[in-house]
Amino acid sequence: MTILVTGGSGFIGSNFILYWMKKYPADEVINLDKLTYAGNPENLKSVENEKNYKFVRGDICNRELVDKLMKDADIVCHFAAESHVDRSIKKPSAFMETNIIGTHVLLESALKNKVKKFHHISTDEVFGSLELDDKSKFSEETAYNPRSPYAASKAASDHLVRTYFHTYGLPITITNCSNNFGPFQYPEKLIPLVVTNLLEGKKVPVYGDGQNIRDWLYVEDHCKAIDLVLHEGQIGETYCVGGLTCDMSNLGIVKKILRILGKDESFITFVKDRPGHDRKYAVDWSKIKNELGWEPVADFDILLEKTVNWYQKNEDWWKRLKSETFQKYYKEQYSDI
Ligand code: NAD
Ligand code: TDX
Repeated sequence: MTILVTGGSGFIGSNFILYWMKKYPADEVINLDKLTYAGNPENLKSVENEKNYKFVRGDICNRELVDKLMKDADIVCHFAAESHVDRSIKKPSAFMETNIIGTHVLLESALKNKVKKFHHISTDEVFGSLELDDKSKFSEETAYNPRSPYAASKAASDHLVRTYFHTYGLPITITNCSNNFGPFQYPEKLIPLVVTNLLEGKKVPVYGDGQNIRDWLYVEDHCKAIDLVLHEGQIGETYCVGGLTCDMSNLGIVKKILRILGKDESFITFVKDRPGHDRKYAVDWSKIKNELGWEPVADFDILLEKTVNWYQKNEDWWKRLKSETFQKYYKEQYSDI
């Protein structure tokens, strides 16, 4: 079987390719990635010379290229996206291009080439924001209410994917997952930014009052959920995927990382809040548990420490990423520290 993975050189995509090639060594994997600032071929160094792995540098908006690759694909696993909320606030256009137009190009081509399955990776951010004291959770029934350009572009892509099922019968599935963490995450996102800043002896920026809550999932658990949905998910269905953290604030996470690295709280700097900052996410993953038997396997604290250790051991990997271009972004984004 041949699986076409889009965005396979990014954080979750590369973890997924490594997971898939280990578990299904007989499958052919094609990775279509534009290698934006977030795409990094180094993540896949361990498989780049394997006969059943093929890397193609290209844009999912390029119809001709997508059509050519789609001809060989049995299934598509679509990760490629602009993924950082802060960048979407500063420059939304690329998010509309890749996340909406790019997804549409893939859908048209998948239909034309009669792929057996099209799996779309999405986010819990499409559901909007909960209040801190709200005990409810996002589920497959929750109405969409995106509040950032990133979330709106992902919401639009989800709608397009469903449209291709209802209107044209394309065999699709969707997962809406909460915040991932683990190896190979670009150091613009909260956990790798905090860890790498501390390893460099720098302060860590916390937006607003630090009380915002996210639902955290280890990236390998996300890969397992996608694997299950690809193999056993019902065509046309959406599955929400989330973690085991219960109301864990950003400040709480930063303090855990400080403890793991033996640093005190003087490294915390409160900075101006993200515009439209979603207050809380919480995901009800009972559908995928009840129907497919998926659940996250391990404890957040253990996995957080494992992740911190990975960044400690892989300094070369993240130091290269925190280069001049990153410093320019950092200065603009965090002008008050
Ligand atoms: P990432 O930013 O680390 O990686 C994105 C990858 O897509 C990069 O390799 C980049 O080069 C590639 N890409 C971007 N534009 C492209 C284009 N036009 N054509 C081809 N390739 C392109 O993102 P991530 O965190 O790995 O997220 C992957 C997917 O999972 C995204 O769809 C995101 O919305 C979704 N998601 C992420 C999280 C999370 O916590 N990171 C949670 C839920 C869902
Ligand atoms: O410097 C920071 N300080 C800070 O307080 C950064 C970068 C973030 N934060 C806060 C904002 C959020 O409340 O930490 C929380 C997590 O921020 P991000 O790591 O930027 O993730 P988030 O905005 O929640 O979105 C992530 O999860 C859902 C991914 O980037 C998305 O791609 C995914 O869909």
